[in-house]
Amino acid sequence: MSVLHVSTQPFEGQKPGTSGLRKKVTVFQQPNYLHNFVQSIFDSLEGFKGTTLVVGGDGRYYNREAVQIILKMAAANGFGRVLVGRGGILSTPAASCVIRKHGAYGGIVLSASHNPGGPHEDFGIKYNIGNGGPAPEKVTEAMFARSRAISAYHITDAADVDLDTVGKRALDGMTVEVIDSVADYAELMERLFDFDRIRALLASPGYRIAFDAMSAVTGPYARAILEGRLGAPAGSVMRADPLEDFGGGHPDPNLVYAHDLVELMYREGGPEFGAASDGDGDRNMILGHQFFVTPSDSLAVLAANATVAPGYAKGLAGIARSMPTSAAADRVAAKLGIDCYETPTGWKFFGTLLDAGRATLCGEESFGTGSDHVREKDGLWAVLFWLNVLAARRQSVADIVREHWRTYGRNYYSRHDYEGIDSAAAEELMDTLRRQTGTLVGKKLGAYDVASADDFAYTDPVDGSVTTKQGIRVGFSDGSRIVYRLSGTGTEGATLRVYIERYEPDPSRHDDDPQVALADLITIARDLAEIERRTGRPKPTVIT
Ligand code: VG1
Ligand code: CO
Repeated sequence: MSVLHVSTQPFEGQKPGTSGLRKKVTVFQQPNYLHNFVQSIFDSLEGFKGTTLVVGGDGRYYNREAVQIILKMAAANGFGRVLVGRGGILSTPAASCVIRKHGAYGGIVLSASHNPGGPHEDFGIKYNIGNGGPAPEKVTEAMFARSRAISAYHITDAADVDLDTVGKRALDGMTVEVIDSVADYAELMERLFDFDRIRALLASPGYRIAFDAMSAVTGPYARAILEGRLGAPAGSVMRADPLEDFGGGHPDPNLVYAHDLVELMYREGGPEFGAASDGDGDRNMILGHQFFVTPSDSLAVLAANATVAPGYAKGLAGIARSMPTSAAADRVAAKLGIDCYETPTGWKFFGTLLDAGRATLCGEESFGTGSDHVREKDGLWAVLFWLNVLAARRQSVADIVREHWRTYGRNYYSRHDYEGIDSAAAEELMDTLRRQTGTLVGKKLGAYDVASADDFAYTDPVDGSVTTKQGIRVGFSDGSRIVYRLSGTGTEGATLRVYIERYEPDPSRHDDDPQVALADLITIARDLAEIERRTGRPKPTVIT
């Protein structure tokens, strides 16, 4: 065995987006493409010789090949040990958990999350730092800069490592330790939540739950915890076996892509509680019987009820939400007398607040919720948190949410996505809006008075780093809001996201369909940005 120093040339566009580098599998399969990016990661890090790296992914097509390449490059670059999930599998939150628990230097997570998988679909890679969370922007920028100047990478010519049996093996002076993908994570969940109480709830007569793993990474975790440790009947976890192409589906837990689950939950006599998670297990969708919980509301409800869970019995230090997420959580924070932070989109912006002990719960409107237990959003964690709340309150999901609205008011909320539009047209649309922000305040749009308009910029309150151009916000005098931003996770063209929110304090008006309750604002949002004229799209691709 020997280390090879292979000369290479930079590839264009190895720039990490909202959550790592995501490209088509065929792009990653080009000779040296993955190698270049992995070497760019290692070249941007310091002092890792002899330390531990964690490696795992969501099991999508190309996961196994990528793991082998990364192991051989980690050995050649001087890591002392790599912890890798069996079969190369670790959900994103489990990877975060393993990095923290074993004091690793960092980790490489292979996933394109909710994007489809397969030979012609998407693959992704991202680096997480020692706190278990996504690398902050200054680190990802250093990696991108390195990728543009790279001239060689280092790799051992050793044979492939057996990834399918738990245990230690040697790889050219480095130790590869294949670990059970679920064990560390399940043990952490058991410490945070009242498993006895949840077990009792699940054992009550006629109580049924359904969890849709969408043929993605959460299946083994959900089976081990929900069916194994908590006693839910076998079959409660649907689509539980991870597939390289997610069964041809779109592993995105929303009302559109988890339609079988939704159909089951809306059927007469359907389960009391339903949930789904995404490709890499960090997102969650929560459903009650014939009831959908908006992710923004889910964060607010969990925050308001957090102390029922043993891991949060002491209360919350603060709440953080991404800017486009509704202000429902802000109302809970105000009532609890704790701070609420508004950050740019992407979990990497929560890390400093969690590390500093300023926030305990975090959430994003994009079906992401999490806490200081790891440094990623965590789908199954949210499901267990909900089950703990249900077990403590013994009310239906719908009753809990409706009661929440009566107490705090309802933030009607919806996101409209225009996927795969022309990139130049999308940039132009955003630039035009950006120019308008200076002149919008004081204008009337429909029945709404514009009270504020800006391009969101964020100064991290912990480390002072500044991030600009994070979305155009138009605020109205009654607190309603429209936000526009372009996705940073897609791999084809551009995706425009439009986020619409309106606060309704009156409980007699809490039962409307959000699309109806927000209809005027939706029209304003379309007209203001001239979406149809600029993109050719009369309506959104996905509404959540
Ligand atoms: C989307 C979501 C964002 C989330 C990100 C990664 O980003 O909007 O809230 O953090 O995906 O989630 P964007 O830039 O496409 O809007 V995941 O589950 O894809 O890792
Ligand atoms: Co994800």
